[in-house]
Amino acid sequence: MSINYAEKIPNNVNLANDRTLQRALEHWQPHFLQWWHEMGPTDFEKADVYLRTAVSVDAEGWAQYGAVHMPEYRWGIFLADAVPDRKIDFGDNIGQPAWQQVPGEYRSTLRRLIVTQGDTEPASVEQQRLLGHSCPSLYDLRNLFQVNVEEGRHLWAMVYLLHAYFGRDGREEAEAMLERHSGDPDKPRILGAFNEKTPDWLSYYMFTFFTDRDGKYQLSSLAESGFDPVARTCRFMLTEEAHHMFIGTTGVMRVVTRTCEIMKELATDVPAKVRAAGGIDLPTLQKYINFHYSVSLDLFGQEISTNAANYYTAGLKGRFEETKIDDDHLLKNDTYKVTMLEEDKLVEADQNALLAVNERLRDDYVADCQIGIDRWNKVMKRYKIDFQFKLPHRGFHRAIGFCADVKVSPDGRVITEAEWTRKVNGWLPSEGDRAFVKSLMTKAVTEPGKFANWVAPPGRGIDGKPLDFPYVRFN
Ligand code: BYC
Repeated sequence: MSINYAEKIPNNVNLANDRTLQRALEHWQPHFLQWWHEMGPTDFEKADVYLRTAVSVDAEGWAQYGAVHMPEYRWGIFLADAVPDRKIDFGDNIGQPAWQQVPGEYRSTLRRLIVTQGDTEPASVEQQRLLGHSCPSLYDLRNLFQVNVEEGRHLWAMVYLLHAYFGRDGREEAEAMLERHSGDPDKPRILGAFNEKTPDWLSYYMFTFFTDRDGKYQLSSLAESGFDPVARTCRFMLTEEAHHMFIGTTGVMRVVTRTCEIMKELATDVPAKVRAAGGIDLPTLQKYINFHYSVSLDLFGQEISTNAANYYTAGLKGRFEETKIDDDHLLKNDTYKVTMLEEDKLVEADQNALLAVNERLRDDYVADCQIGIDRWNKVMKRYKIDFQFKLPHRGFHRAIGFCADVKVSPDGRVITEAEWTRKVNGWLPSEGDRAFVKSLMTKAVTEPGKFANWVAPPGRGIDGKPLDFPYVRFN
């Protein structure tokens, strides 16, 4: 079904045929807009931003580009096309028709999953709200705003599910999405990483690489859900998500490239000299990788999780690419290798596969992160610079799971508090590192085609436009 843009809320779910639901969502809409006004990007409401808007859910040609004032972005509700006669692919209900309504016994579990997912979307907009003022280029500014409006749309996606399938408590949860705020001591966002600040553009690129990638894996496993509306919603969200991770992969790559250029120009590998020339030295980049990777690993939950086992057994949340995996899709008698803490050592042990589905998803994620690291390392190789990034050990700097209560070094040793305290500033960005990175980004670069000194230009523009295209026009 094509998307109807004549309606107040663009949608492909035939909203006009359900007046009660339409009215409820139209009631929520001004609250969302007020939230956007107060918590979305500051000060750019009148700017013309060259944004893409979804116009269909086909893989080919699903988006249209044009200048938009962000508050007038057409946030809508789009589900991927239904798969005819879709069946549940895993868990105790395997082989049964996918649910079109919420099964009573799974209602609260499903609501909780949707709320947790939905909560991250506005959280990230809040985290990024000040970044526009220090953008390295109009190209980057436009990409930031594209991500922001799409995270807003992803909130709409979850709010639609809450309104359409969970009655009064769904509506209450939808309101609460706008009441919790990132970093708010009284009403924080649900997951840890979404209460961290995104204070500078390096953090933003790292966030879109590491944390949006958690989004990819969580959405992919929800896209396997036996509850069909969730599956279809998440499938379409993944289409938009790809660009967010592209910003992360290429963003970090552009920083690395600029740093390597500076190192070659000055024929130096001394971090202080790189900094003096306005670049971000490679050891500092490694520390940012360590931080964002470890914080994002926490988002997969505990290694051994009865919650996750229950989601799986119920058919609510599957594994990454569930249908491509060759096993019984029940997992009751299978084992999976999990890194566990035994006294003061990290050891691999076989655990029940069902209890380990969080860890399996984390493994898929780790492998995907490594691909990015390899791409960045190629830049250094090309410049013949003897430095390689490394993902730290999965136990490093964790707040959730077996390693939450111990200190683990990046190379995977359980260490004492004293050693941690002595070395932490070499492993994670120190206050000084953060202040330095911030000091490079005190002013926005807003001349078309110009880029800040600390980052290389991208390989190409957006939608075939040149790099000096005015992606954002200030009015
Ligand atoms: N922070 O059994 P466990 C995205 C809690 S990102 C705080 O392991 P479970 C995006 C947990 O709630 C993707 N608390 O939990 C990216 C539980 O509490 P109870 C977001 C945490 O349920 C960028 C207890 O610890 N989507 O889309 O298996 C920009 C036991 O843990 C955390 C989703 O997360 C944490 N990190 O796993 C924009 C998908 N981890 O029961 C967007 C939906 C665990 O003791 N969520 N806890 O009260 C889920 O699937 C699961 O809730 C989780 C947690 C995977 C997050």
